[in-house]
Amino acid sequence: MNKDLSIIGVPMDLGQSRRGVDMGPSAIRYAGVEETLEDLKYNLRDLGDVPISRPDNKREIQEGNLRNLKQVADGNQKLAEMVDKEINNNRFPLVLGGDHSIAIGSLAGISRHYENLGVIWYDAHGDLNSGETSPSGNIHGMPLAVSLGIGHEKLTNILGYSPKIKPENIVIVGARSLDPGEKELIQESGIKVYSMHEIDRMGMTSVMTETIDYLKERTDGVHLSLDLDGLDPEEAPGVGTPVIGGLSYRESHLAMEMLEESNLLTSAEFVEVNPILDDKNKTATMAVGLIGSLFGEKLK
Ligand code: 6HN
Ligand code: MN
Ligand code: MN
Ligand code: MN
Repeated sequence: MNKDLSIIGVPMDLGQSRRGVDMGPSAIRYAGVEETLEDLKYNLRDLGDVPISRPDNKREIQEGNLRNLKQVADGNQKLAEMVDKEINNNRFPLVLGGDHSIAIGSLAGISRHYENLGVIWYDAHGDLNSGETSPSGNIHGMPLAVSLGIGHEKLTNILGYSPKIKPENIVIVGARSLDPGEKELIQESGIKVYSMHEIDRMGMTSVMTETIDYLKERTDGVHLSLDLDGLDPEEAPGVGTPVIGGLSYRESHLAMEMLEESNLLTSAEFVEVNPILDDKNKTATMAVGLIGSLFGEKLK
């Protein structure tokens, strides 16, 4: 793993309807992310937070069933530029959210540096909706579709190119809540999905072995997009869209260790930590634990 690491916070809460997830980056910093990475001898730079504007009217759904479209697009544009710059400087971007709509900007900034970027989407959800299929109008349920070039042009065309990724380079891990339009898109596009069903049957070791082998063969860089709601809400309660029956901390910790051993990752983001909904910063602490495992913390 690249030892030069840049942390970018994105206090974005406009991609969904519950307040508090904008405090995610502070909660993760407070839980000790920098100390953890410095102990692991990373050359760390914390670039602070991307400035996010406030909505005109929090409740209003604007253009084409897309809540806060303009502010979400603007924030992601800024994030994309920052991420792009860090990769140009040969630094590994570690993005801290914020709601999952920020994956739009991360992927826009990252993917232009790769012919075949792979993506591991660790999440209870597919985030494959568009304005047409979304039940909520929340853009945090759309970033993966946007990165495939599906959705509003203000989102798909950030940094002036689209699509950012190819469906066959995506692996979703932990899915257990997919909307009808998302299921259709998965079926027709060839996105690989390990739902909770497969994880229960195969075990996390086989799921990650297959994921790593699959991406190693076909990609020239891999981004991890980890939504804390992929974990079970009993263990990670501080998320806006919890779904029961999720991944355990142990399974997730193992997944991170296997990724570290694979040496495949070139960027990562941890999103959807909402300290207002949390229990004593448990979810942010869990995020820091997973970041530690991902970057090589060993238990012995
Ligand atoms: N996330 N599928 C639901 C929607 O509103 O589109 C939930 C999305 C959740 C998004 O957790 O990042
Ligand atoms: Mn998500
Ligand atoms: Mn690309
Ligand atoms: Mn989710």
